Amino acid sequence: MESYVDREKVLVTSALPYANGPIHLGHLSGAYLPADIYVRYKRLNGDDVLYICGSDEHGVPITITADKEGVKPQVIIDRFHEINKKAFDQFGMSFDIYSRTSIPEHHETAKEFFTNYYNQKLLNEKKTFQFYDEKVKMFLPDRYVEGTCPRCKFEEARSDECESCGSLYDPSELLNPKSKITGETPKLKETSHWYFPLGKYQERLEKYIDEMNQKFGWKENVLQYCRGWFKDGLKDRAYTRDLDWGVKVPLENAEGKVLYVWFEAVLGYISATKELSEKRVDPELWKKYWQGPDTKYVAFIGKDNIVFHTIIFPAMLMAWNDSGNEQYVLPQNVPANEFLNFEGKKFSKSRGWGIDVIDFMKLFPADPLRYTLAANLPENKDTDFYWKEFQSRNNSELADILGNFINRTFIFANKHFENCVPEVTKLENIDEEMLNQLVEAPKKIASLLERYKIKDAVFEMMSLARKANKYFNDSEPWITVKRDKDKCASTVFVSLQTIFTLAEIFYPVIPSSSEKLFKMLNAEPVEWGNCGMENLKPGHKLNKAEILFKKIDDEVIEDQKSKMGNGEEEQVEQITIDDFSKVHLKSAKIIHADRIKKSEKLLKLQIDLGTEKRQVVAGIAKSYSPDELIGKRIIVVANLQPAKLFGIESQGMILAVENNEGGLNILETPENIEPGTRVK
Ligand code: B3M
Ligand code: ZN
Repeated sequence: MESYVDREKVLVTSALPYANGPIHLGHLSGAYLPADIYVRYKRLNGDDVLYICGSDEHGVPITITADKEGVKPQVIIDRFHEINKKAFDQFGMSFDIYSRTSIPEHHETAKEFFTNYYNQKLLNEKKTFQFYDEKVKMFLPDRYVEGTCPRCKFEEARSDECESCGSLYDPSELLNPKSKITGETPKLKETSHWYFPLGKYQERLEKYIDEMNQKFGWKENVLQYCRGWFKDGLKDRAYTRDLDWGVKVPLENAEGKVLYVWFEAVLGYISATKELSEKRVDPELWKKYWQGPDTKYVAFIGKDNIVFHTIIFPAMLMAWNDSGNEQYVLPQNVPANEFLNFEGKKFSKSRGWGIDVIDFMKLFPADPLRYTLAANLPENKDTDFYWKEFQSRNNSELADILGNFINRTFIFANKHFENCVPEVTKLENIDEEMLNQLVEAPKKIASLLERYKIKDAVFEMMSLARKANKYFNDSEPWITVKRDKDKCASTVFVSLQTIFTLAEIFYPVIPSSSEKLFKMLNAEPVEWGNCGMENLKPGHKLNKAEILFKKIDDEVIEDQKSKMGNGEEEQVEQITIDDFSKVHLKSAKIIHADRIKKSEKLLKLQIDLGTEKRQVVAGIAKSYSPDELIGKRIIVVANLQPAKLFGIESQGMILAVENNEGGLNILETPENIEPGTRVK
């Protein structure tokens, strides 16, 4: 069978996240998971796919974080590049490369583009007035200044861009500006910058977007943003900044100036592909994609990045192409998503609201999260992540629908057909109908994925699993196994073919479960277009089945919810030294430890406090076995009112700190400290 669309050469990029903090679930839903699902599907479909991403390591977001911590930007980017790379890996992102914009190839590429425009005499050097903070004697670019948006009056607008209404404006238009470094009102001071004449490209950009939309159907949210900018009229954009972190402006007399991060970050996609070329020892590879007229380039992003990918980047590529050099492809589609919120509010690091990917991966496997996020992508409007929904998607859908069908089928094959695909002698209507679904569902899903309707595609995947359960129920193999073994064989045969199809169509969303499933089937994925055929031959031996989806207990979810805080800026009340001295902290030694029946968390400890012995109940059972605690020298709050836990009296509290794995480490004193010594 032919694949549903002609084989394509597809170049896919996901926005390069700033390496100034850990990525959270919202990032995944915006630009990463949808792209990964699309890419995994395209690869199965037999398309020639390259998937590129990496860290964005320049610009003010990085220097702000570095300033806050009092370290060099390099420290920040090295830290978060590694953290995010690992988080993406654990989440199952299938990038061909996760590069970074600090690599030399990137600096060269960015300078090459600037020089090309400069030589074409495209760039205008202009004297401008820029915010300057007298106190720290520096120009304040972009996000170092906050003020009120001149268009929508949003009060936390950046110096040249409003996150709320999406407007871009000249910094001199910002109302009530404040320096983020000192809080002072910055002065406008003269400086000079090169400008990219965006306005010159407006007509061509409008035509380009119109044409792409006609041919390939752009998302309405993306078109709306674009129309907004076109209506305002595109203006010249400063290509350079007064900053010392970034790609140096490749001109003499440009001391202290770097390229504006957005004019180089988008080129990061190209330089990352160059790095991949080197790695694969295939120098032409990057050109094959970026400069191949038959390349289909799709850029996945979140809505805050739309202007840069639909207007600025295409204009840059047009400008380069005008110089007559090798011709770059422009994005064929930019399926930008809206935002994912967390339990009804925006993700916010400072307010402790949300969860980072790296932390989530310590708690749960990737697939239930991938499925939950995919089923609820903010494709047309903002959506929310709720812990409860995560639990029910896992328990009631993955485990009870998909997992259950798989289990039941494997049990029957194992018990009654020697763990092999049965021979079939007759197929009834109900069987034929189910087999027909196996052909139809992948087609429908492919057509949705081709149009970036990923959420709908995920719904169709689970629908097939629902139908499969119904088919199994209606076929009543537990009855036919006794009365009509041939009919039972047909049911198990069809169910196993269904599992094959499910393993394949679910692969883009839950790849590691799907891989396990293929292993259970003792089979390999086939080309997408063939995954609804009868892929398992009668007599084919199956492997041992395993449980794919573990249920998540209420307790576990409640525990996460209790850690959420309230999403308000944490106000820590100051206390006096007298307040503190009310707390009697004392050193102690553990002399005995026991588990507490029916509690996974608590241990009962007997401790030596020097002058007395006490019993303390501590929530450390998940991190320590009773034996390893004996003899440890610890710190306790000695004057805490006694309380009962699980009916057991606790006469104090021991100090512990949460570690990176989410467990607890008790605080220990040196060996030579006598029990009962006051800790101050
Ligand atoms: N780093 C913005 C962001 O992380 C930016 C994207 C660059 S894509 C070339 O939202
Ligand atoms: Zn605004």
